[in-house]
Amino acid sequence: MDRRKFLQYGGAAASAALLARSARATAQPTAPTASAAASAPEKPKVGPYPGGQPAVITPNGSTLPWRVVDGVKVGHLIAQAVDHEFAPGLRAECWGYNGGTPGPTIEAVEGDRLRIYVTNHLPEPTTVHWHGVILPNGMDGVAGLTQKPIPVGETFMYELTVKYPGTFMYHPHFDEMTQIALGMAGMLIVHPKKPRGPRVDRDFALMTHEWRLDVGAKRPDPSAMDDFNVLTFNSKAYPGTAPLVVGRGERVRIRLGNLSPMDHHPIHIHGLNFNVTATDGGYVPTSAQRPDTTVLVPTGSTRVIEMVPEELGDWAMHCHMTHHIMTQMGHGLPPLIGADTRRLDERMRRVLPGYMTMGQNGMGGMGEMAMPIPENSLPMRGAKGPFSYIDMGGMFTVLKVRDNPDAADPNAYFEHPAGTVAGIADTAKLAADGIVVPPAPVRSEPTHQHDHSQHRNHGSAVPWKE
Ligand SMILES: [Cu+2]
Repeated sequence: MDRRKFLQYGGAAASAALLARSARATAQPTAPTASAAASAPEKPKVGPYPGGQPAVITPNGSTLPWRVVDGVKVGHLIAQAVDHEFAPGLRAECWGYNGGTPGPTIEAVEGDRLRIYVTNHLPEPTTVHWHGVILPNGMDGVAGLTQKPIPVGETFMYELTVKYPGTFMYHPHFDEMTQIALGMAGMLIVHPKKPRGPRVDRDFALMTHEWRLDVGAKRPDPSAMDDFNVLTFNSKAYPGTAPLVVGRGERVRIRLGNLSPMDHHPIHIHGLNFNVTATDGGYVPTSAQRPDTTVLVPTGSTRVIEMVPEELGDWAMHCHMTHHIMTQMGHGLPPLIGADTRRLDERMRRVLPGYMTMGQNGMGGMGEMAMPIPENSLPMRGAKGPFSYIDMGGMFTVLKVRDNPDAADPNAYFEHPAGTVAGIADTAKLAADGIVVPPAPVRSEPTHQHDHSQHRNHGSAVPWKE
């Protein structure tokens, strides 16, 4: 377990929010003393925000610390290049705030006066736009239109009152294409003075994003327009994404934001249904909420969903665009399903001993193979799971529903009660139920045997570096 996960989910969760804050932004004192009570294990949980609302958890991220000066919440964002790890084995130089991408989650209460200093340590000017916030025009952060861009090395001051509660975002409005593509984005959450609807037990913030990061490249390519190959929650690709650990019967809120350059993300959660309770425009009236299991989060918007999980387990949460649960190597391959590549393989072996084309029977399990892969790259997808390899990567995480979430090990998998896992059908039972299994189709080619030692390549013409 890495330090941040431990801080966020470990037994010492009581002070997690406080410590996670200081972990990233040591330059500033941490503020809301009440956040120590945010995740006290005993029920009823009472959070630091009005009505006992809990503090927002930003998996794999942090929260902006405040210093309160004469009743004004003062914060400091530093726009800068960051050495970012998407998942173990894949890093790049991205741009972000206060050492990370996404930037720290900004958390305030309806009616708060905020003063946010923005220091520009990027190699070009920038601004910060407070997406969705209703504020004086000159604080809106649009370079050229409402302010001068913040020059390199300068610090600008934004001051605004957050008049309305909601789930908002922040991002640059100067060279938007480049700066947002490189990771400059964050959430701005304003808690209501009087909570609407039932109080939630847990509150998470997840920003979806998409990147083009070519194998071997040092930085993502901000000019990419359609072929993104690293898809992320809070700038992490699975298995780099921290799981969301929640309690059975708890009310859980997840605030989804999307500042992807080009795509909308239909986010799907297994094993439960939820209501969309708010957008970046405000609350959805109860009468207009509808149950769903997938919510489309268009780029440039937020969607807040609330749910009460009733089944224990490890539930997949992912973008339902199947290319968004793949990573670098899942893209741009020739279609090979059903192809007879025996002659090709023979010829290839003359120059590349051991060569064997892969993918003729589908691509399942390929991420798992112990093939040599290029330095600083991710296998096409996934990670080792408790039953077999999990064929999903990218914008994928796990919602872990537990009876005692505060004491649960976030890295442990669910222990299924006996007889509740799908498995091979019993012959006697098949017969008793009158199921007749037709003979398997005759294949023109031997079934892919997953002989790892033979694989030098998997269908692409690019030989792997060894
Ligand atoms: Cu997606």
